[in-house]
Amino acid sequence: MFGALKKKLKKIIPGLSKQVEQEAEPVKVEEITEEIKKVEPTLDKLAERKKQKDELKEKAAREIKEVLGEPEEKKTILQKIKEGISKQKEVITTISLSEDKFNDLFWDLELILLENNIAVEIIEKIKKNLKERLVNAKIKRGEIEKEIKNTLKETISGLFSVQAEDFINKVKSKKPFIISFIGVNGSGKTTTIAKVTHLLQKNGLKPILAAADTFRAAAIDQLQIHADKLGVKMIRHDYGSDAAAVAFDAIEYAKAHNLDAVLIDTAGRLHSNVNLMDELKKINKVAQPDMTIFVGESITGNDCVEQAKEFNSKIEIDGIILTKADVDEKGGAAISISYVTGKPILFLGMGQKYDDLEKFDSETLIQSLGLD
Ligand SMILES: Nc1nc2c(ncn2[C@@H]2O[C@H](COP(=O)(O)OP(=O)(O)OP(=O)(O)O)[C@@H](O)[C@H]2O)c(=O)[nH]1
Ligand SMILES: [Mg+2]
Repeated sequence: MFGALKKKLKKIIPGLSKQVEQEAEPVKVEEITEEIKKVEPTLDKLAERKKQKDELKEKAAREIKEVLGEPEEKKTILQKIKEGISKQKEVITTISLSEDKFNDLFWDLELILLENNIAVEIIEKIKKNLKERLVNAKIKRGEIEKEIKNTLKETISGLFSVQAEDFINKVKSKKPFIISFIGVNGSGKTTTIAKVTHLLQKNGLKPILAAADTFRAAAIDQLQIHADKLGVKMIRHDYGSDAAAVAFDAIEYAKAHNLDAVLIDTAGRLHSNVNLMDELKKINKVAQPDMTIFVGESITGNDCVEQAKEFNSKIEIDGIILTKADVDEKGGAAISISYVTGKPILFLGMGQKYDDLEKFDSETLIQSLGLD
């Protein structure tokens, strides 16, 4: 993930920092002079004390010299303090950038973020935060790159304030734990259900599958193949039959057989399809899922984010699984989707094998942006 974005950021940030440095105006050093003025009385006192000490030292030195020879030249405390201050003077030479110049310079970064599918509201947030740090603010020369990287990191990190509870613990909290998987056509719902089944099994839990996609030809058989491979029970009705009834039967079966979880596979649909959205509402009304998971394709970027938002406005979702993250070089959806929907990303689909389901971790995501 982030191959493309990481490469672009790595290139643009040092360039941008250099430009900021060139364009920025040095801040007047009045304040710094004020600081020095403040410490001057202390320096005078030290100088006075030093004078007294020197006289004593000189006297002692004459005697010591006779015994030990010429002493090494050492810096006096006063010299050290003075040097310290002049160093400080260099370091705190600050610069400031006008808003117009900032807007000009930010444009290239903005384009990169847009090209990599980062949602507009997030780009605005990044811009606002960078502006606060760079425009009319005092910033140390030579620290601009660090400041830009830190601002990006902090802003992105702040996008993940909603954290998911541990998935397995959550599933264990109720029996049977009912999960419905929803999303647009081909987003990876059925494959993800197989992966989640495998994950639950690895954790000693027994799920049952509900083939509630009675709409698409071959959908039931596709899920059956996974169920057979994984050795789990699957409830199926005929194609064209009532999807909610399939979910209902699976839940009844799970209750009767003391199973741990019911995973409901639903047909892919566009949020704009009123009939199919109504059907989904019916499934959820009948099944009363403990968790509704939106399964979206990471590679579709902003479309995926918009879909999640639309689905969430019609049928409240509890979490998101982003599939095909293994082939997403941009990663903008992963950065944006939680913030835009207010729902946590639970897992990333990282391939077509049952084990290719990675627990989502925002820290790992931020690290892989290479902003260190
Ligand atoms: N590379 C990759 N491919 C995936 C991933 N998840 C699913 N796929 C592939 O995406 C395609 C569609 O997956 P399905 O699970 O059938 O998607 P669906 O949402 O159930 O599709 P519909 O039922 O038609 O709406 C299949 O070829 C999967 O193998 C993933 O994480 N990575
Ligand atoms: Mg499917």
